[in-house]
Amino acid sequence: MPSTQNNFERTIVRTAFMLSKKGMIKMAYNLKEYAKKPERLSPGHRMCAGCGAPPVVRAILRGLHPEDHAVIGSATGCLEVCTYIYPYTAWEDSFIHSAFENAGATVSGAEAAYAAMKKKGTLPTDKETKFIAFGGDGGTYDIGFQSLSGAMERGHDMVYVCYDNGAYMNTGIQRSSATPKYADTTTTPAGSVKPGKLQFRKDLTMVMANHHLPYVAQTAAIGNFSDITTKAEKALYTEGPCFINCLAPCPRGWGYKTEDLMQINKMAVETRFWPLYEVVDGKYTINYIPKENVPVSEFLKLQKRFKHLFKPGNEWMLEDIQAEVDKRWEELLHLAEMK
Ligand SMILES: Cc1ncc(C[n+]2csc(CCOP(=O)(O)OP(=O)(O)O)c2C)c(N)n1
Ligand code: SF4
Ligand SMILES: [Mg+2]
Repeated sequence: MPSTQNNFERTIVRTAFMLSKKGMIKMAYNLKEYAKKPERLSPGHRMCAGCGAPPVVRAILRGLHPEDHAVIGSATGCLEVCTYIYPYTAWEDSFIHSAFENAGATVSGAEAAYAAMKKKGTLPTDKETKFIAFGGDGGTYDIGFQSLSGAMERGHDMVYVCYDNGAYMNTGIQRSSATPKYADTTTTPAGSVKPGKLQFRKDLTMVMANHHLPYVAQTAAIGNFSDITTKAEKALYTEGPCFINCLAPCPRGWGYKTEDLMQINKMAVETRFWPLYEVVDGKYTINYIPKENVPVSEFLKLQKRFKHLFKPGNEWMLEDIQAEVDKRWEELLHLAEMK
């Protein structure tokens, strides 16, 4: 796919081809068709206004073909707590509330059970069921990492989707290994003693790419949503274990106004803080190359958790973050054989 030059924000119809174990699959993204697809995460869930997670989940679920059923599991976290308050559910598909640390194992178990029942003849074999695990960054980068890594290594036919809001939001904004350096969180308060979190964020997408999976992608809900939905469809209809990492800003933890969600998503990508790329059978493709070199400060200045970086005398923190963003972008260019 000649994707490096794509400007998905202007592209309404996009066609993608990919090779799976089942052969060549043709996929099309069409905004009008996308809008007509039934909602599989219904309105009325209780996530905060301006939360980045619901658009991510809806876009991922729109990657499902309407005739297919899904078994979805979510690790404990904001998404699970706010969408599944017994006896209510916002999920149109089958839903399992998994513990915080084992969404990968839970969903891989469901996938294995369906396969066994189909073999025994207790489930019809002509119906397609897809298996999706959702986890926050805490539940994925940290506490659920062994469970995710194990499920992927065992080769289950499932998709693990991390919605990354960069902290343990549901329990009060504690830092995780996905939290960016210098972010002000409740466990890394920025003040006269420390300048916020002291470490750079773990690059989980790269870690998962090194599991040598058939499909790994990093995406965000921006523009006309073609990037995220196309990647979801690819992951869902590629046989084997697939992983998608989605940026999911949080107005409470990041400190932005409800209406700024889309701008924040956009600036994360434009500044190369959150590059859009995919790895298909080991081949890296960057899906969007920003036209201009926008400094990362344009993304950071929109968020209260970084407000101390803009105080006189703290320019070194901005320089430190910019250097890391540049370094990781260069590495990605090399992996995509663009340098
Ligand atoms: C074993 C265990 N430890 C701690 C908790 C408490 N807990 C519930 S949700 C959560 C934070 C989840 O963070 P993340 O996965 O990033 O999802 P978010 O809330 O940010 O969406 C924590 C610490 C728990 N449920 N189980
Ligand atoms: S606290 Fe943050 S992640 Fe949780 S529902 Fe609210 S905006 Fe979303
Ligand atoms: Mg989180």
